[in-house]
Amino acid sequence: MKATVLAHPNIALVKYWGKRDDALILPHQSSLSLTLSPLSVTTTVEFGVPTDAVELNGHVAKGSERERVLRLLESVRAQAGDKSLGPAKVVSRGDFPMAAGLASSAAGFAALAVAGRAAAGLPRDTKAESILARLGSGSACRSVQGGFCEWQRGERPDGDDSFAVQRFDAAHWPELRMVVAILDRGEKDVKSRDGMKQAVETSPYYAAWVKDAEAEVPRAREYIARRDLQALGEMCERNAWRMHSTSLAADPPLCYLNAATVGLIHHLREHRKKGVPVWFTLDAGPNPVLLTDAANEVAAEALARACGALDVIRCVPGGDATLKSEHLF
Ligand code: 2P0
Repeated sequence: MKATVLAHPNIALVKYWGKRDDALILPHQSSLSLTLSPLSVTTTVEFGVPTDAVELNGHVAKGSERERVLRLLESVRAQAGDKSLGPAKVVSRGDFPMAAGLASSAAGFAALAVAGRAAAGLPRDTKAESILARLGSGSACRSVQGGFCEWQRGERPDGDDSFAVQRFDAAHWPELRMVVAILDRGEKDVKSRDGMKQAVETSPYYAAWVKDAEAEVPRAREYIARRDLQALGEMCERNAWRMHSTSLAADPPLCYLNAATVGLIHHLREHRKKGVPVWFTLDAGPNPVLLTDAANEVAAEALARACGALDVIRCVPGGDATLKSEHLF
């Protein structure tokens, strides 16, 4: 009745941006991401306790945060076909700064889904775990497995075909590096969930975004298969720019970049002209993530620091969400 799981966050190389179903978290388009090590979230779930209790990073979760966790566990009960599992206690801890702009929710809900099923006595099943994680947060469905994962948008209204599959494991491309440049530690004004909704509802470019992103996924897969850093890097930038262009065209406009973000991007282009293989991607916040290889990660970190990075986190391809024998309580 008790299980603990460690999961890593992921960074999308082809972004997920917009839902066709808000309740089931079904996307308009497929996306593809890389799981990031050494960053991780560890979560312990125990059923059969006296009352529901949720503790996230040392604080008692309240309101919608608590509801999202408990709702996911309700789905675990349904999957287990056993309403007698009783109330649940959840304790979750991340080992990276939440302000990094890396969705800690992705690792958190992936760990919760895998731990929840295990605590309910269900066997490991990456499809069921990915669907469950998706109900907590879309990008979480891509953190159940390591390496390069593709979230297939699916067609079904019940979402049973909308989950992530691993295309390549972490060992496929061990020299790949992602360098997170923390330029701003502040909370963003518009959360991803609200931002993507605004883009879907008001951006005149939204339909073009969907068509283009869907077409990039098989290309990204091909570049990863042949470990082509330049082709993947160029695609990553293109896809990030298109996500942000769609959002800039929303009404009211969404601008996640700040002056330091733009400064770093210009600097990075200069570096590339001088032969340093480094590209960027950017989620719904001001902190770019630089894509490079092991031979150039020190140069990428120096570039980020020269552009005012307050902190830099160097990441490598990460592994699957895994069960741990040591519990958090
Ligand atoms: C992604 N992002 O593919 C994209 C790129 C941000 C920009 O997934 O509403 O926390 O919980 O499904 O997954 C962040 O949004 O949103 C995200 P919900 P989520 O990684």
